[in-house]
Amino acid sequence: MVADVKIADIRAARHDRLTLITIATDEGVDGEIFVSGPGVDVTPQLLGPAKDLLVGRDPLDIGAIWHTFRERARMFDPTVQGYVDVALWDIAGKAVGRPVYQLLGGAARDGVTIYGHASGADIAETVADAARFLQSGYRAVRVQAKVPGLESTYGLRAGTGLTYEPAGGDLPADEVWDTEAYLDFVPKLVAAVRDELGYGFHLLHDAHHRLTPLEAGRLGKALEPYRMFWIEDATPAEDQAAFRLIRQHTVTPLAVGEVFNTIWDCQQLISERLIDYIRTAVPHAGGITHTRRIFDLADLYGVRTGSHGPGDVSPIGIAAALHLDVSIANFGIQEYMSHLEPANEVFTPGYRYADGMLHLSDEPGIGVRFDKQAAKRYPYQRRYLPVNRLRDGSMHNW
Ligand code: GCO
Ligand code: MG
Repeated sequence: MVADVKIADIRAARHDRLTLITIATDEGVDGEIFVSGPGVDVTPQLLGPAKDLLVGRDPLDIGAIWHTFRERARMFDPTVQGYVDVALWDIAGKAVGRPVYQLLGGAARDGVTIYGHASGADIAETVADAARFLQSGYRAVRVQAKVPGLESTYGLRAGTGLTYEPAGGDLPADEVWDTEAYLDFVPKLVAAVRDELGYGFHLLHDAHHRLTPLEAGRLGKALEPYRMFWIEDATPAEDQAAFRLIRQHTVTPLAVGEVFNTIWDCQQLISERLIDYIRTAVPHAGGITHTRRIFDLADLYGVRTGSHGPGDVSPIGIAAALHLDVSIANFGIQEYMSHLEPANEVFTPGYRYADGMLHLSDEPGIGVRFDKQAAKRYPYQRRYLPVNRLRDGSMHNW
């Protein structure tokens, strides 16, 4: 079965707001991954040079292919490398009839503990929403709420399900941001959640890159009595040295990394122990091959993992993260925003929720089935994330 397989083609097809990439082999075993990201179209980049680099190669040569792409990184969207890598692991698992985590060393835990996204228009609504997650067995919940005086705030869910979707219009919408109002409000929100729901679960919050290091220090200090699991993206992630300042002011744990593409983006954060959780996402950070290197580096410094898992990472990308989560030593937690309908009509995810955890099936490869016929009912739709402006119209990180 494994002998002499060659990559025959690489194809891209757009569905809803995602692009499906298929790496086809001459033995009929295909690898699949979805390119996520509102408004992102990698088709031209992929079908040109990527095809040249892949066709005719042994798909199980995953490490060498990763390096071939790395050497030519300037030609590609950096995430293309990650998508190709996940599709190759999918092929590798299918070729030997094993789920990918078994090729990564096997299961190191029973399942993958996830955190859900609670939100609300005010404190009472958010507390009730968090309670709903706890009632359905979640052991970890992120809380975001509308900041009083602002029309909208990052992280608010519309509708009644357990999923929310931050991308909206077909062009980025303007949102108004006010740091002082936010800093005044969040400690009250967190205090109310602990007062009402207690300390028997992990509590998380995402500041979404909006604070300065000193503001982040202030927030971290204010939240210390409530024993947060983490504050995420306290300051813009690219400035690694800024985290030294935050660390000087608070012992609230810090998480960062959902916007990183490589191990070098997190090198200083990890090696100086400036963070507690690294949030790189498998499809965005060089695939399983490269993300595993990041997580191994983190392990050396006592940093645990907390992979990004929003609705704009497809079920294939989430499953790829789960294979890694279940097999590594320093797993911390996995984000799980779940997916908006009609995702369940199009994907059979190959993982199931039980008891606050996701459990992988033993399907070969990544284990997600994708129904191409069903997907045809959902043509591509452009959707962009918003941008932030301060009250005087200045642009600010969203
Ligand atoms: C998270 C993220 C997301 C992103 C989204 C952007 O913590 O899950 O911050 O909500 O904003 O993935 O596309
Ligand atoms: Mg985030």
